[in-house]
Amino acid sequence: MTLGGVEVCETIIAIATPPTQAVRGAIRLSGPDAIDVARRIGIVPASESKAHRVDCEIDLAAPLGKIPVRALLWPTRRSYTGQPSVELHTFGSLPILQAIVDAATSVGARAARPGEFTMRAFLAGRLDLAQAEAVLGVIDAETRGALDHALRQLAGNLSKPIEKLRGELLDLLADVEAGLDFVDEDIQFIEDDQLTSRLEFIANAIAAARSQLEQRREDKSDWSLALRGLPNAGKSSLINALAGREAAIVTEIAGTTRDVVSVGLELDGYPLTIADTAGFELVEGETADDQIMRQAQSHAGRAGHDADIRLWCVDINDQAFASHAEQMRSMAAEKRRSSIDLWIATKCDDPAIVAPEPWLATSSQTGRGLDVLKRQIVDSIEQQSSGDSTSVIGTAARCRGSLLAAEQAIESALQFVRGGDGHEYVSSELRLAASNLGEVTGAVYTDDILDRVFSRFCIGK
Ligand SMILES: Nc1nc2c(ncn2[C@@H]2O[C@H](COP(=O)(O)OP(=O)(O)OP(=O)(O)O)[C@@H](O)[C@H]2O)c(=O)[nH]1
Ligand SMILES: [Mg+2]
Repeated sequence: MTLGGVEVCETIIAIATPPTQAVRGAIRLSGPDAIDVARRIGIVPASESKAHRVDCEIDLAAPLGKIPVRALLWPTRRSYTGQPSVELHTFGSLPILQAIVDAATSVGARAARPGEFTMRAFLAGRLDLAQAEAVLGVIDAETRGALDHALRQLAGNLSKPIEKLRGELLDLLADVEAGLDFVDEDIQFIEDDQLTSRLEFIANAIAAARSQLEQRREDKSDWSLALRGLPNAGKSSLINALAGREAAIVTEIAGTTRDVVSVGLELDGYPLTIADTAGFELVEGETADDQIMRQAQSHAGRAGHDADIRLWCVDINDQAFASHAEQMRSMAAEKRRSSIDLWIATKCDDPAIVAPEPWLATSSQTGRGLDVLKRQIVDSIEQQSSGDSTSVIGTAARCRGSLLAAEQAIESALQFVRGGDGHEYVSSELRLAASNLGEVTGAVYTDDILDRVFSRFCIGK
């Protein structure tokens, strides 16, 4: 059985769920004999022509015995890997999953290598190379930024424009090569100035794509922070202290801040926006003031939700510090996204006051702890920006290299055209450029690239 011209005749199997304590576990099988292997371990398919589901029991050696299993069967090529495939779902117990894998390998399946399923999906044309790397990105994305990026890439954000440029380049190549066949008759399919302008257009587009990749890290320049906490926690005082000016109104009246007040700031070269928000309050009444406060709560909630970093503030002098601190921690956990949370004990004017871990003792009045806070903010930013999963960084590096090579090839094609050299030289440069662009999406792939991409996967993906 071949996939994308590559012989893929073995049936592979692996546990597809992470090796952690989970309620459900899954096993994946793919290959020409996937259905047969399933049958040999006791799963009786209901149909040989359609994808379907079977609930059954697998009899494993003692002491495990009969285990209920739900099998999803794709008996034809219409599966993720483009081959007959089976997914087995059962308890998330490693010994059970491993016993099923062992049973299958004893009747003809082979343990999959890392990334082998995704590699087959790629060979089957289900994914292009940038998307395959994005799968890897999704698997190990730890931060929101990395996940967004991996998902965008999966949706073809990178691949589509490059594929389009490659198509234009191939059209151009066809015109140039058609001319080569008629070179004796002096027929030209494309005029030199037209060739030049189309090449320049493509070169510019590639350069733009490359600089877009290069700027990815700087792109994330607008770091957003939000101050959250109970009324009177000292949030507005803190934003003023950080900004070095009276940006927000401060009073001893609880509930002073209503509108979100944003202040732009630069820390260690990172431009950021800090939002001061209304303190948490449960608003139940219907007076005009309640209605304003209810809106203030929803604005505050949104600012907190959208922020990359949230600064949770609790007044250390409050009798109820411990319970307020706990309340903030559980609110943060409840509204948990991949943003970073920092914990700030406010009004620690007295240097003798110690804040319990992980709370940072600060005072807007004396300036205590503000430098440490700024350091924590910068560290968080750096942690998030390097949070691009290695796969995403890997894709970016691989693609930049290919784009640069394509740009250089087009540049030398342009020089051949300008120098009045034969179109043979032009065409060979264009071929090179098209193949470089093809590397980005995997339309052209070499074993070396495949190895580099797929060796970074984990087994079962
Ligand atoms: N001693 C001392 N008082 C502070 C400090 N920070 C704030 N305060 C006082 O605490 C009170 C409330 O401060 P704000 O900054 O308005 O508090 P807030 O969290 O913005 O309050 P809301 O806007 O009502 O949610 C004011 O009287 C401040 O002067 C501090 O570091 N030390
Ligand atoms: Mg305030």
